Amino acid sequence: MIATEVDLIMFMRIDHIGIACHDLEEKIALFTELFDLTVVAREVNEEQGVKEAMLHIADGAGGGSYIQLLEPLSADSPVGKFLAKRGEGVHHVAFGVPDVGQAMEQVGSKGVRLLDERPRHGSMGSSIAFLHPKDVGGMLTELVQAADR
Ligand code: CMX
Ligand code: CO
Repeated sequence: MIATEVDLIMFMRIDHIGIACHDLEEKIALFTELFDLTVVAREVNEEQGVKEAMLHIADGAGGGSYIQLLEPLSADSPVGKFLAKRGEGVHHVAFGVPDVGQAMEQVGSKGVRLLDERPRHGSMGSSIAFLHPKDVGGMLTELVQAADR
């Protein structure tokens, strides 16, 4: 990304709220019916251990905002373990950042544990990284740099 003054901004918007569920198709039907949302992407992300769908809400600074529905690929994946422990519900909050590497550096320098050493592949071509929930008031936090559009 070209260095501009926008690089100094940490969070630009809420990119998505991740919701853990047992049955993706069932929850897609529920959310589209309840809120009249549209599924804009479906993916299997083996690295994250999830099958997911992105439901578009609005467009904002540097990308859109979404609800991300997540079904685990296995019981020992992050979402599988979460479901076993806490049941269905909000799993993480993802914030849109201009540059995920820079955001990791900035927040890492404040002592927050980064769960990823380097950015990973996220939904719709994005680059993502997670912060440990215990260092962010109990909220699993995802940093998202949207794909160039
Ligand atoms: N939100 C808040 N707290 C959470 C949490 C979550 N989603 N998941 C786990 N925790 C808490 C647990 O409750 C537990 O707390 P206690 O010790 O007080 O019971 C603690 O964190 C450790 O949890 P754990 O069940 O032992 O699980 P792990 O430490 O093995 O893993 C975490 C937890 C956050 C490190 C792991 O889930 C992780 O690396 N997550 C990032 C990747 C991810 O979630 N990918 C799926 C989404 C992909 C996407 O969005 O694209
Ligand atoms: Co997410």
